[in-house]
Amino acid sequence: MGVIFNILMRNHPSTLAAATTGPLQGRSHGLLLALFCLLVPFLCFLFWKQHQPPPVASEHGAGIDLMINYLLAAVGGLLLVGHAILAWFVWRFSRQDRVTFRLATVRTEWKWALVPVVLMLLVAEGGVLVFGVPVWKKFYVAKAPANALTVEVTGQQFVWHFRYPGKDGLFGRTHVKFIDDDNVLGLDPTDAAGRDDLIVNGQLRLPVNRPVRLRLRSKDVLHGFFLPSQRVRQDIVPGMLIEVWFVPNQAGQFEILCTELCGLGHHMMRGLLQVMPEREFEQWLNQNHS
Ligand SMILES: [Cu+2]
Repeated sequence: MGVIFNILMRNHPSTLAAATTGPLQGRSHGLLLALFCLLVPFLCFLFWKQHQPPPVASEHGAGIDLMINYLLAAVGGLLLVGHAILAWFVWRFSRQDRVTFRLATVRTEWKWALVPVVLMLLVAEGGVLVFGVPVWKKFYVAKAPANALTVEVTGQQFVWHFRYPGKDGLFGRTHVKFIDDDNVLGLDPTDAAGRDDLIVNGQLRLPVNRPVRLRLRSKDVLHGFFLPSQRVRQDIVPGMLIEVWFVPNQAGQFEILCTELCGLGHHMMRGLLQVMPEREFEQWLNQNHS
């Protein structure tokens, strides 16, 4: 590879131009280019500062933030070190008025290829094992506790429907043939279990500090259910019933978003998550159950 590079660069216009450029001009160009190299990580840092997620409001959320921050610090550090080395090389060798090239030995090339690979593996996989796996286990592998509240979430272009089971704790059967303007989820009118189901559009009310199991389904296309404050995000696939669970640990009002480009009105597919004290939640539920 070094040989090919050497042959290519020998007749490259930039090489010929560099050979005829004065040392002073070369030095100022080199300094400018080196400063530009340092500007890149600085702009990345500014972008990161301006795009912080909302404060965490769920139990497992801190673990997700730790993983993301570790990855950002690791790749940000590598970006900074890489660009600093590049800037130093550009500045240091811009003082030469001739382009020189030295072929590396095969052994050196192997060394410089393997060391970064091993280092990157340690940084990336080590971080995933130490920070990522415990959160993954807690959020995806572990089952929701028995006292979890179950709510069904249905994505539809471009609204969210939330269904709570009635006092019997059972969701009524649904079928596509029953869907109409008054029966948006297609509840089977012959199923007694569905008579006390409560359906709310656009607003998800949850009790604070109690585990919540969400059953996610779609009525039409792919949607992405996203609760930024809870650090919960799950794609919804038509024909599949997907479950996620988490524990909201802060009362308040938060945003619900769709993160899948699901059609022209995708940007309008938003909702409101209200996390409230348990007693207030039970009161609301009792008042609204039919
Ligand atoms: Cu959507």
